[in-house]
Amino acid sequence: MRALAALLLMAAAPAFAQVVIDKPWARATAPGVKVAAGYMVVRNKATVADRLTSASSPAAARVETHVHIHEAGVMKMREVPGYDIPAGGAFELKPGGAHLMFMDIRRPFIEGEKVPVKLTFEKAGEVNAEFDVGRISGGAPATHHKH
Ligand SMILES: [Cu+2]
Repeated sequence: MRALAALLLMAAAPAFAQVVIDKPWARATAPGVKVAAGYMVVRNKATVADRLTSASSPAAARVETHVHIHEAGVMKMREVPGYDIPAGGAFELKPGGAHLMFMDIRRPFIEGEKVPVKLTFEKAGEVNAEFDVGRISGGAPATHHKH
């Protein structure tokens, strides 16, 4: 029985990689704008560090991982090769900081809609998340818990 239980557990989730996506949301876009930003908290429940290496979405031609940097008093965005998620810790993507950049979006992001995103982690593998489209400016939308 013990062996069977262990097998079932292994089938349900990789033993050493467990990543949870908290509060994924994206900004609504103005008509004609071809890029959108997405935010979330990535929680790593595993005892080993992980790394978000890429993201993709059917809503955009591609999804890049960006950070904001201050350069000579000007805030700029820069693409980075991914984000490190510490073991047992979290990495937060938020306005003014790290964000997913939806490039060449197929149509405007409209508040209240959802955008599916596939995140690829070095160890956890592929993790799917539904990004709530929030307001065009300001902070994160109110979270609605659904179980
Ligand atoms: Cu950006």
